[in-house]
Amino acid sequence: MIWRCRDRSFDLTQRALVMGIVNVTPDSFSDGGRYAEPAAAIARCEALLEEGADLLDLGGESTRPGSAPVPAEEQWRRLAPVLAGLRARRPDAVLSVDTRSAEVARRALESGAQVINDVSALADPAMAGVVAAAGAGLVLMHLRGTPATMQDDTAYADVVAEVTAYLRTRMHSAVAAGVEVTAIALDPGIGFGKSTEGSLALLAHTAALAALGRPVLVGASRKRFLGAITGVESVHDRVDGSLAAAAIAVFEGAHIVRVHDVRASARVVRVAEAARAAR
Ligand code: HH2
Repeated sequence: MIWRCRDRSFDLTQRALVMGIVNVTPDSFSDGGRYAEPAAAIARCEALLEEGADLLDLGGESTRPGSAPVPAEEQWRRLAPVLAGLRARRPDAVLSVDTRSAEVARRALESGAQVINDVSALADPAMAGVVAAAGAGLVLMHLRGTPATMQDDTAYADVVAEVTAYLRTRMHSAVAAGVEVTAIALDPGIGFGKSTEGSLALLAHTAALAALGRPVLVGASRKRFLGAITGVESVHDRVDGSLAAAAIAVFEGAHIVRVHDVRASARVVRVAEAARAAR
């Protein structure tokens, strides 16, 4: 299973990737405000690379439940100095940018990002063209509605079948717009318009999404369903639940985990992929 992201190409057959999260925002649900200043964000990125992150996901817009969209100009004002600083300090780092805006994606790719992580799966009609022109990697995630409304209705007849069918369609749209199929990764969108049961079903059935033949990215880190299961209110105390979710995802066939706690996740992922190989 090859994932092509501009000048980088990952063989994900044996080894899963750890994507470290850095939110350059004042209001993200877990790290909001901590890395809003460029110097703090760059230091965090370098720390996550030292901890073993294979790539970093930089976001200038929170997409937590109930959040409002952040204009492209403001996203870019947040991201630009971090991308430029990181490129200068860590030219080898693989950088993903978490945005629903084709304009932000275009500027990020000009600044050397290799991946666009689009939680809206091409809601911006210009997104696929921008990604295709750069030959960048593209993460397509399932989200019902928008972050503002997504938790209003979390009922599905069959969440795994619906999410899989949706992502198959979005993948075909991306390819029709010129994105190489080998550049695409798929993400069930844990917590995005999902109940606790829905998030659990998607985690447990990661293999159903992997059957579409593209790398699967799972982002469960510190999310609310983990708190609901364990009774842990504090987002920062959800590390062990997050590690369990990462292990399950990889054992069930995920190729990339998106996490806040990189060092521990990297170890857990090594064990889960070894167990998967032994199955
Ligand atoms: N989750 C979040 C943001 N972006 N992208 C993908 N592909 N998959 C995810 O599960 C995912 C994502 C939410 O987490 P976080 O970035 O920590 O918070 P916020 O959206 O509040 O910035």
